[in-house]
Amino acid sequence: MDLGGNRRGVDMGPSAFRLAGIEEGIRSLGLEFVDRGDIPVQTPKSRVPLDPTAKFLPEIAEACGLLSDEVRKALDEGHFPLVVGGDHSIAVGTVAGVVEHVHAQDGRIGVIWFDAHADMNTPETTESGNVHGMPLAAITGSGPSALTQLSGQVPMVDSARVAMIGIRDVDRAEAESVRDSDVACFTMREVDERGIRAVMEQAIAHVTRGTVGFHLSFDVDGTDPSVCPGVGTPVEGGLTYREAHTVMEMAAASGALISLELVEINPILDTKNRTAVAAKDFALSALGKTILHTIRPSDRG
Ligand code: DIR
Ligand code: MN
Ligand code: MN
Ligand code: MN
Repeated sequence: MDLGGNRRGVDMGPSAFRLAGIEEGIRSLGLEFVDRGDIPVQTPKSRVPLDPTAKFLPEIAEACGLLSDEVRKALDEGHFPLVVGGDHSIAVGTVAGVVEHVHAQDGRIGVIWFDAHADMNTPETTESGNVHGMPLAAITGSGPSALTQLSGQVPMVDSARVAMIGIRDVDRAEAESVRDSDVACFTMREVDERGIRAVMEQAIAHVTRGTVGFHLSFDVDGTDPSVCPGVGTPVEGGLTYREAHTVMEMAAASGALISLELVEINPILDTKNRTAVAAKDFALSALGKTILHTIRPSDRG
């Protein structure tokens, strides 16, 4: 889907990610791989949005509903969902599916939001009208009901069980929402001052307290643009290639990662598919790949 952002082409992210070799990579870890295919997205009748404060909301909400059902089904069948975008608005569908699955067993989840942006806008605060700036608000219960009510539960996730990492570009009114919420916001300043290991330790502790585990939503623009140049809204000063791997390796080692998504890979803005290749390598670290030894799911219990 590319309806949630300004720059076209991010809907080609999944193709680029497949070409980068995710299937071979996952199989090389000794894991089974099933490609469930693409989620159909309605082509809007006009590229002029009906609602300038939440552009293409009906089409986005519909696609998120379909995605949510796929994610829930995958989890119900005992699989680990790896969702690839697409712009970040798809996270509402991914998280709705995880929440439906977990809620059926009376559990709650936490969320780690890896991003340059906070994605906590609502139609009232947005400066762009782009829904990819709103998914975390929707997940934590604020914003259009077409998004907030996608799973049976509002909010889908308690904001006190959400940690953001890599943040360095937040709109003025959006910043107020972040400050007023219980979200743990680890900006780039925390990463610079304390190091990614300390930040991740605290983030994992935060999102696993009283939950059955956490979803990791990885916007590739959280890394530095020199690492992932193929993104629609690049912001200087992001996580390095190695820091991003540390995030993923620590997520894997926690044993509490329930689901993973990688979003905002835009092959049109990329150089020789390196953003998709980097995203694929990050995904493999989150699935247990290490330099000398592979942590198999059975080792994690
Ligand atoms: C901006 C940019 N805060 C907005 N958001 C982006 O449009 O709401 N999110 N790029 O990933
Ligand atoms: Mn549903
Ligand atoms: Mn984002
Ligand atoms: Mn972003």
